[in-house]
Amino acid sequence: MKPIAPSELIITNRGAIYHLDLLPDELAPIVLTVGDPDRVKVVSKYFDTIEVQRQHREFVTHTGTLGKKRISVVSTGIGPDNIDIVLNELDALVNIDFNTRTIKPNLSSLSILRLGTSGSLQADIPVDSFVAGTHGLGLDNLLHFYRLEQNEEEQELLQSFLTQTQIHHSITQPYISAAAPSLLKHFTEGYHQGITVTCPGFYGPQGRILRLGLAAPQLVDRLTDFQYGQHRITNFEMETSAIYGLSRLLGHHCLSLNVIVANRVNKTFSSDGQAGVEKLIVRSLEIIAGT
Ligand code: R1P
Ligand code: URA
Repeated sequence: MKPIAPSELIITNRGAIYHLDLLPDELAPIVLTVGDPDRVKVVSKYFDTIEVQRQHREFVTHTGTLGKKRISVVSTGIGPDNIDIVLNELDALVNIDFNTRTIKPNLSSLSILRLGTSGSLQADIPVDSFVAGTHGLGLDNLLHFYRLEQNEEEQELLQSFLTQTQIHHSITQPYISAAAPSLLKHFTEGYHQGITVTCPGFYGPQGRILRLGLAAPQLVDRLTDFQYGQHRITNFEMETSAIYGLSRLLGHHCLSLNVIVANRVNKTFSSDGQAGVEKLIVRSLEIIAGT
């Protein structure tokens, strides 16, 4: 097998992957991702041990143990473009041999769980509640640069979404990818479940108007109203579809867990978002430790 060139797989003098600045043995098989670099220490303070602490740009990583499990928490920064970097580099750390620069013959699967903040698209999902994303529906374009294959259920959901919202005529070509059922099944009690939409921005792409007019002023209403069988859109944020799509292609198991900080239907915002984030972390770590 031809080695992957230094321009494509960038390894530092320390032997670390370029953006994350991690060595292969500094990453655990369970990876929690958070958007905010300051949230990494809020998660790792609940670990029993912390053996690795690294930072390069917005990518902060702590690796340690939680009970008998080895676990890493990595910040991604904001948006699907950052997820392209984080997911490809996490995968390289486990599935590419850095000495020979070749793909390992036996591939490993990571469990990747996002612990994020999000906006609710349903009146009955209030601020400070938790959502587990059954699917990531992308209004961003990251997965269009790869060959994402959607299964039959995903294709039907997407087709119904296009028919109901007509979004592909005005803004973007959406895509969809499901969460790992093996992870999703543990997050039922205390978590709403539904489709998480990912947007390539916080303002216009999430229908917020400050000074600029919107190309699709009906966006929020159409997302709120979408229904396909038991499925509805619960929330939106800025990373889930990219994590789900790339995890699917790379063979990792993923799940996005979000605390609601804004409710876009009744126009409320959490009075203590930090407390909500902390509660999401505590509850989710309890479940992860017990599985
Ligand atoms: C926007 O404020 C950011 O918050 C949400 C969005 O996805 C976006 O990254 O998630 P995090 O709190 O995990 O960053
Ligand atoms: N993060 C988002 O992307 N949107 C929200 O409304 C809240 C958090």
